Parts: sequence; C-alpha cells; structure tokens
Amino acid sequence: MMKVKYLSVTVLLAALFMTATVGIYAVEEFIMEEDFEAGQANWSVATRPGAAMELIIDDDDSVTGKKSARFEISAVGGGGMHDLTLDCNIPIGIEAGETYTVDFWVKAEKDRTIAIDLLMNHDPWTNIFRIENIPVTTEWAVQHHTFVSILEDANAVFLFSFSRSSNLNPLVTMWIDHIRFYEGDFEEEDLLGLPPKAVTFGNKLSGTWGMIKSGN
Ligand SMILES: [Ca+2]
Repeated sequence: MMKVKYLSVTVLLAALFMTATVGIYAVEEFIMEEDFEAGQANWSVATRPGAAMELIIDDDDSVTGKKSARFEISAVGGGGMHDLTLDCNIPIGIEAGETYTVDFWVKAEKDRTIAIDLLMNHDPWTNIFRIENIPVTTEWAVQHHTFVSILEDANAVFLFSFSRSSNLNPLVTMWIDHIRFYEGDFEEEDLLGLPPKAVTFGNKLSGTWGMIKSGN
C-alpha cells in the first residue's frame, strides 16, 4: 500500500511539473488556428465590384509546415474595408472581459500594409476591433494584436482587408501563414530559429469597441 501511495505522489508531482513547464509557453485555448497545410477550406476571398484577388496555396514558401497562402491582387476596387477581404469561415466566439490575441505571419514581394477586422457576422455587425497600417515586409515576420473584449458574441468574423484605402501598395503580392486566434496574451514562438520580429500594431483604432491594449 505504501509503495503504491508513494508512486502516485511521484506521478502527481511529475504531472504538476510538466503542466507548469508547458504552461509558460503553451496557449491555453485556441479559437482558431490555420497553417494552410490542408488547403484553404477555412477561408474565403470576398470581393465587391471592381476588386479581384486570387488565393493560391504556395508549396514553396512557408513558416510552418510546407505551405502558406499567397495572395495575388489584380484590383482593389473602391478602397473600402470590405471591398477585398480574406474572411475566416470559422466563427470566432468571444466573451466580455476576456483577453484574446490574434497573431499571424506575413511577408510580401515588396513593402506594403494590410488591415484586419473583427466584427459580428450578423446584425448589427458591431465592430470589435479594426487595425490598419499593419506593416508587411519582404521578410517573414509575426504580427499580433491583443484585446479585451467588452462584448459577448458567438459568431464574429475575423478578416484581412487588402483593399483598405489606407494601405500602402495594396496590389503587392503577399503571403500569410500560421494564423492563430486564442485566449490570453501574445505567446511568442521561435519558428524560424531566430527571435520573431514582432512589430507592434499602430493604435489606429476606429469605432467604439476595441482594444484595451495592443500587443507589445
Ligand atoms: Ca504553413
């Protein structure tokens, strides 16, 4: 009996140690994670008249796995936030008062910017955050945004806007890989064998709803 008890305590301590060790780095709960290794099924290109873009799974360039998503933009249309977007088909569920982070890796053929948006995917289409002028350079770099939601919603849509008129060089081809949406603060990863070049988003927040704090 004593031996069994002793073993169980050892196992318990080992489990606690592993939990504590992993907990420093591991994301507790993912809401969405995309590496484009299985294609583009979770994403849709949405265009309004005058805008056109092709989403191609790129087998030769990636941050994770062997694939990324490449975007070849031929026309951006009227310059509205939603004239030319990449929409996540996985509903984003958020709770009021909770902290969330979205991060993703980007690069482009030459320097450009993009915008991101999170809004209710239903009436009254309330905007939760909108970040513009996110820099994309010719080197893979991670971008991240952390916010505390002040509303609860089970069906928000996260999207990238290529067409927003504030964007620099909106026609420049770019790549996206390893998109994550999760609870908590930004969890830095060493994916390229180098310290990630995290770039802080500008505090160009529009709308009433939005971020309490930006990524560091
Ligand atoms: Ca990938």
